[in-house]
Amino acid sequence: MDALIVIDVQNDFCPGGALAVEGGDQIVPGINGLLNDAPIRVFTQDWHPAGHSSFASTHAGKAPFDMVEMPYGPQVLWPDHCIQGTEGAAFHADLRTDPADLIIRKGFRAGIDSYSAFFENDHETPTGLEGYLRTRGATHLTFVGLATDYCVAWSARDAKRLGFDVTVRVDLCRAIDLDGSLDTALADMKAAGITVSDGQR
Ligand code: VGL
Ligand code: ZN
Repeated sequence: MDALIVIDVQNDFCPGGALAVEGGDQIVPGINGLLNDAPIRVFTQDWHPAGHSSFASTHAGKAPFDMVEMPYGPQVLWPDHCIQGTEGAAFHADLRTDPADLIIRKGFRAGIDSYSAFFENDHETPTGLEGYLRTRGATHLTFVGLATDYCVAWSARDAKRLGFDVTVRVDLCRAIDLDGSLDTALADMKAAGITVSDGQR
């Protein structure tokens, strides 16, 4: 591994949060342990303005987990979550964030969501992470965090498409699993040539 990329381990994705992922907090000790071995450590933070277009509350007559068509394609509508500066957007209190070399924020443009750490959901607007990793000489990226089937999978697939070697440690991820989205994400990652590892051997 050259770089460990810790995706969105924030309060709103942990039990008690606005978009809680079952067991989201259980991965924190394991991620803390991996930080020691990683030469490059990047954390991401989902970081939305209030009234973000991915929030169901922004769309009259819509409920969380409904779908809408956005100019850049289909979009799931979520409960309000990870609003900039709120406690929900903060990292889980037990996550060791001091070792982070870089914290990259995404989803800060009101009109477009950004699951991936590399590109917003139009698959075109870059976050800048690719340039950071290339200039630091990273070739092999390991992904952990939340959620397996959204921000982790989209980040891993973009990384692979960009030519990085990619491992996803699924034992250190947890999923939202909307309508089979976890199985679909795992199959898509494997088909793309991503190493999906449970951390054994
Ligand atoms: C995420 C849904 C909305 C994630 C972020 O981190 O997987 N999912 N925003
Ligand atoms: Zn979000």
